[in-house]
Amino acid sequence: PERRAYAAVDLGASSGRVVLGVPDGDAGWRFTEVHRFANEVSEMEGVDVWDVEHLYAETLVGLRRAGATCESEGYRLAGIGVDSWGVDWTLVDADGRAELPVRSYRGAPDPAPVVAGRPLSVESVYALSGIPDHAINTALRLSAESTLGTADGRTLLFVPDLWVYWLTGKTGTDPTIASTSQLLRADTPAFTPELSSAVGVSNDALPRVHAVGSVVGPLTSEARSATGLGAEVTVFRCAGHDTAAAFAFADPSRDGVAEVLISSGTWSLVGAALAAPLTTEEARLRGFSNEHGATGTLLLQNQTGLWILQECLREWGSPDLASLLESVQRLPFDPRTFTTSAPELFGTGPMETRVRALCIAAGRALPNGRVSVVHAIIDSLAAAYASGVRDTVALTGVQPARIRIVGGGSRNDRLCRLTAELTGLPVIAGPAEATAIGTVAIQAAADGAVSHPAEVFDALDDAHVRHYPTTDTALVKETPA
Ligand code: LFR
Repeated sequence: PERRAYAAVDLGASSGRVVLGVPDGDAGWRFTEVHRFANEVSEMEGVDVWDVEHLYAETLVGLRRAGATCESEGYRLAGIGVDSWGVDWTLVDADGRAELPVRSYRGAPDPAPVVAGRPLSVESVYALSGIPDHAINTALRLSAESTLGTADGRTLLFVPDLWVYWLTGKTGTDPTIASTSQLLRADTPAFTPELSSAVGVSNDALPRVHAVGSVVGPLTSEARSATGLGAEVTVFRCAGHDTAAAFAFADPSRDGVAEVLISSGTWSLVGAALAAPLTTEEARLRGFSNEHGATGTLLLQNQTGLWILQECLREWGSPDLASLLESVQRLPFDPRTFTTSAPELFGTGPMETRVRALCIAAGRALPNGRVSVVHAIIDSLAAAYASGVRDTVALTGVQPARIRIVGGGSRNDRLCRLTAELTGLPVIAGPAEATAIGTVAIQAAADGAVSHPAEVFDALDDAHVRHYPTTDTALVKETPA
């Protein structure tokens, strides 16, 4: 029988990769990262941008390798799916030209004037969209730029949609990435003129919303010649939002709120998968968004995540992270943590001095050297996770059985251990590559190779997933104030 394989193009804020997922007999699924490339915010004429043309060229290199790997191992590449970070967009004109470069949310302006001028109340926008006001939201930035009052034949595409467009020539979006914009309804996957007109955005410019797992079509002839792939490869619309891809296993209709979910990457997303949006005033005030998941609603608190550590590493000339982490591994938890989502940490620029200043304000003057900075960052991230878990429990009224941490931060042993100790809940950590695995799993389910994306996650072995019991309270002597 034909052995069908799927490729995930997974674009993160600090790196992108092409991952090939192949069914591997009784052993479940095997994942191979066939190509990885760096990504970062760069500055062009004073504007923070992503070099998407470079990222797309690297994507083509990766897809070529995915095809070659399939050929040499006797698989047929049946599908390609794309996921990326949220909120950023481009406009494609009537001739198919994308407005480039894509601006990064890191340069988002102060949204206060837009919010003040909006004819809908803050509460109504939240009730409709499920998304609290946050400077990075597409809606608020489009309004600040006032570039889309009339469509003029242009179509707005989010980053994963732009990839799908370049690969297939088809415009469109999916509920997960579209919901990061604050223009989509929370209760049903549709844009609404109520939300778009409130921020002066033409509803005509918004793309058509297709279901997660729907078929887009074959590669264009350009994409075929650039990758060496054939017309039999199907591009699927997956969960274009990386966070939704990472949580593709969570299906509230099957599991209820059994676990608190944490996606630990450049951002930390903490919350739960729900059957329906929860747009109470308390949820808004605690900073929770109701984004569309691969299925159901993802109720998530958006916290600044490993960005703080990534920017320190960049400033320090990329020293070996493993040995830095090793040197903080056994240090006790220090409850004098700083607020990781402090606005001072949001933008690009020197990070260590910003962290040190926040630590002084928290009564924790850091000694010289990098180790104390890394120690403070990880303790503070863990304290933020614990606070997000408490908020999730308070909002849902459910006492979950465990916490599931996915994403790159699930490899950070101290962070996972501290999260278990500070919350008193066992932590299941992994997979680190949940976004790419989710993007493969959604295709496999759409293609009939599995009955649910969760099957692919459930089959992952101990190399992907580690367990932190709560009995092991070695690091936390005192809890944060
Ligand atoms: C994570 C993520 C978050 C989103 C942030 C900005 O990669 O997608 O979910 O809030 O990036 O888009």
